Amino acid sequence: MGQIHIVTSDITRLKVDVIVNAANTSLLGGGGVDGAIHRAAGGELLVYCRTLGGCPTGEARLTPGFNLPAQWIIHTVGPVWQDGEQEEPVLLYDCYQNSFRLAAEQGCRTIAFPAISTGVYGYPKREAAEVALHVMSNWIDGFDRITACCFSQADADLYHALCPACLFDE
Ligand code: AR6
Repeated sequence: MGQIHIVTSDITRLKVDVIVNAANTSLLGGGGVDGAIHRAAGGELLVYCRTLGGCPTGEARLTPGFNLPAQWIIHTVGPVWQDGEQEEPVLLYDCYQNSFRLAAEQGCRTIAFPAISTGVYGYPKREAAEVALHVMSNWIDGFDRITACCFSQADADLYHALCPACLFDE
């Protein structure tokens, strides 16, 4: 049985089997973590993504990691937050669930997630972290290490407050 680790880092630096990208439906790059992943992985990633034909919200697609330390990237598309009544929680749940499923099919044992939808897409951070931690705890048995990769200390503190049993990597 693995464990959930909360880290504060740029996700592109993590040496794990797979990192998850908070992409958009085109899968052709953007800002935020998506932009950082495309820059760090290199231009071959965009060439590969062009062959995928996009990805609907809540689903996930696998690509190689190219120049990243991670072997694979799973690109998932989070919901744009509107008012919470437009199936945002179900769609965010699906992002985590489908990403884990794809990673498990690929034989991955270590996986790192950013806080999907909580940047440009405006999902409230606490509610998003609750969904993330709920799905992560369901998959603990299937992985050696699940990393919640936060981009700020405040985000990491929020995750830790919601999951005191999670390991907090300083
Ligand atoms: N490493 C880890 N986390 C990061 C990094 C990074 N390098 N950079 C940002 N974050 P966002 P979204 C955090 O906006 O809300 C893109 O343009 C950030 O602080 O990247 O799902 C896509 O193409 C926040 O907590 O993704 C889409 O159009 C989290 O990652 C759209 O943004 C998610 O923020 C997706 O929006």
